[in-house]
Amino acid sequence: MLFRISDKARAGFSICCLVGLPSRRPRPLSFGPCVLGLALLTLLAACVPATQSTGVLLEEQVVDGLTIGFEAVESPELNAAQELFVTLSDADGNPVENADVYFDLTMPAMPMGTNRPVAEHMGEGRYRVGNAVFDMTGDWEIFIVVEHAGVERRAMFTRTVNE
Ligand SMILES: [Cu+2]
Repeated sequence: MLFRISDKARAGFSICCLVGLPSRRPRPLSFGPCVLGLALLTLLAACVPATQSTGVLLEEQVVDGLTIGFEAVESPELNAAQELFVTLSDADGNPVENADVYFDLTMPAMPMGTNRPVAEHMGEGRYRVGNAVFDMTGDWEIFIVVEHAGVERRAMFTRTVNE
């Protein structure tokens, strides 16, 4: 499953663009259209950052009956602490609490040093790392390792770090 949370923002932007295109020019000295224009400008200004911000991708994999959700920005920033989220639920859709969860961040193109940030349980089957660091541009493999009830499961997701 793949959701693009940023799609909403993009849709918002297109709607703003449509609204921002007046069907006819407002009369220059009329107060009403002027206020309307200001409102539209404000709307446009509010919408512009949506196209610049990096979208958050939410993906899911089912491994051995355990649904592993991964949530992180589409293009992690180079050499900056990044937030990565994991959501765990069982076959009945119930949150899986108190699992041991860590990430194993590697690059397929070359051997990298060990980079295994450990996630903290936030409650309700949600786990978080706040300080993952991607120290090179390019394609990364993000393994999520989950240990729960004596069983280890892994899921792999990918992200690309741009310059
Ligand atoms: Cu590398």
